[in-house]
Amino acid sequence: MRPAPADFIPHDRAANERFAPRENNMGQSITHKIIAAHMVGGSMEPGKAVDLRIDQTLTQDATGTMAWLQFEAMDVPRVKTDLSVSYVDHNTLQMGFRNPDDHQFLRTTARKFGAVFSAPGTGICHQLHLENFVKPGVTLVGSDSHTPTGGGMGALAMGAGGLSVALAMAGKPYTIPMPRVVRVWLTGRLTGWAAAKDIILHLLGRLTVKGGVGKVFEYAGPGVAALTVPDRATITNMGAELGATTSIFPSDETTRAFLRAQGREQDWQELTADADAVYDEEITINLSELEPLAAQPHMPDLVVPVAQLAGLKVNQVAIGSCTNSSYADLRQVADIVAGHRLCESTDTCISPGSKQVLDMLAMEGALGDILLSGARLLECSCGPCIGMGGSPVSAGVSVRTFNRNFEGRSGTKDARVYLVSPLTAAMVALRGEFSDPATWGEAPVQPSLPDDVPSIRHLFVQPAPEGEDVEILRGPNIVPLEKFPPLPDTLDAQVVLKVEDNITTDHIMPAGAAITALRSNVPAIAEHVFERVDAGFVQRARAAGNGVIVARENYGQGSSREHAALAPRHLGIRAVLACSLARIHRANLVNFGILPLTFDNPADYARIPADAAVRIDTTKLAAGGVMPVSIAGVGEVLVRNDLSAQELDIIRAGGLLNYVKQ
Ligand code: MIC
Ligand code: SF4
Repeated sequence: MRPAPADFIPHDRAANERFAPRENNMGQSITHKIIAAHMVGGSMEPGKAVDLRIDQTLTQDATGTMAWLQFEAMDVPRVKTDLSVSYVDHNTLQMGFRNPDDHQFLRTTARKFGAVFSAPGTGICHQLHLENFVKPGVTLVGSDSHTPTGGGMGALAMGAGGLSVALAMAGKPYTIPMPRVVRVWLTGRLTGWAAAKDIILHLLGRLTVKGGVGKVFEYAGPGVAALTVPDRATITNMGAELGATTSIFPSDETTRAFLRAQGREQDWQELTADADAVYDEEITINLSELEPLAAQPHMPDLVVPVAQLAGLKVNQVAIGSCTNSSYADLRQVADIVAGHRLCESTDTCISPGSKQVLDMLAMEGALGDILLSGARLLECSCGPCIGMGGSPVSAGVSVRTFNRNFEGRSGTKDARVYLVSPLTAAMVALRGEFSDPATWGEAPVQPSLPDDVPSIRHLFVQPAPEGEDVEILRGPNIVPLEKFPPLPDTLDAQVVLKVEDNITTDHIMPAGAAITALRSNVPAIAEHVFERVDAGFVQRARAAGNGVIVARENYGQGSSREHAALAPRHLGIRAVLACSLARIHRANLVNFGILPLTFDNPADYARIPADAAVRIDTTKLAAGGVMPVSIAGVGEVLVRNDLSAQELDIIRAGGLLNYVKQ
């Protein structure tokens, strides 16, 4: 018999945060309300550092082993958040001892330190957190860049490096640059084959992958009500691809109905912006005008109408990921393919976002419809999204409902990945090629969530009672943390790599089954840094002793993986000199003692030779200041930093862990 949801004892939950009436005459956005209610230091002036009390955290296995090692090193006996959940969803392939060693370590650290544990196969962290834990008005920090999925529920949910999350679990505030708030005003309603995914693809096409840096996208307007919570979560999830700090929807009757169906209506509260709320920017989207869209290889912002791709043959279709693996997403796919045979030459796979989704599809017979159409069923996990199995054929075209299509991320270097909605993916799977949506006929009706959905909450493993002795089990894949030295007064270093715009963390620290299994072993994973960009990087970095990376705009966009800072630091990288940096990666550089510097004059980028010797007099570094650095053969170049005094101290100490220990 299925255990009743009541058997699940939630972790110490604080009562819902209630939002105090505003004290001045200025109306507040939802973002400002949540920040004001959680602010414990800093300033709410855009761009200034603001320190936030964090209610909930999530970690996933690929970033989590490091985060929990770091938490352990902080000597804090139990997590101090209202709720911390440790998910295993990325490295679920168990080819050899590495991933299972990590899972065992995570199970025992969760039990010891007071976190809920979600075992491999239960589901994808963001989908599970949406269904079971996140609630309107809370602050959530997760060691995964798609943590903003929780914004679909009206939470202020942000991605961060593992060390920042470990600190939040230790009860310390999480600091962000106070974002500018953009109101995205939705009018009209989706029609025909247009889906929630097309809203965020439309925005990406308009604003690009760096259009959201330093901003929160807050959705409002008459178009919001008709979007379900999973629709909203698709949009906030992929707001990460805009480079946004996060995205957020109001909490309304739709939110309440979702929570009621999940058996946790008590977690609901209404949360909307004041009618006279002031925003930094405004964008309007008329949903009635949207059509099915696709992001083309190899960036999520290279968006075109699906109709323009008609005739393009497709080798693989992958449906799932934290962006589009909800019950409604997959139920619609089932409705489209039911009774048909999918194209035989197209390999189609489906990964449900959670066991709840899988269970519902099975109970309704929709799973049978999917399987008997010829699709493959994968585990409830990230899977093909980071090349954890399910790679496409050589030079293949892969159509995915995912959020990232960076070159090589699928595990096949020359594959061409397109990002689409589940509706479009199902039609592509049927026909084996892109076609014009005008030929697709009547679109399926979006199913609503039943009033009462089956709970899987009994599957979450509860922590041991406080004070109980729990042994942490670590197999040989768990390598102890490295201690880095402080920043020297004079940093003599060499440029070891010069790269262009929009370098992703997948370029820096590739994912995939073989490499991601090394996340708990920094010396081993460091051998793969930049391997898909420049095979000589590791050798040059080692030879240089101290290294500098030079880049153009938006360096480090994409994932939150701190290994994209930690592994280069292991190889001796001490500074990144770029035209601009992505938010989470910049924070990760600071956490591991790497100087994030920007050109005062971006034109200087062109003047730096790719192997120049660099001298930085670090005694001249002042928080938020401009200073000259000497570049051999060029002379002095002015560089800027946007570091707070505390961040500068962290870098001087050799990183956040050293700083905290001090
Ligand atoms: C991703 O989608 O790139 C990942 C894999 O989920 C990463 C986290 C990681 O690298 O472990 C992310 O988005 O932060
Ligand atoms: Fe997992 Fe992909 Fe989502 Fe990252 S983007 S959390 S790899 S499903």
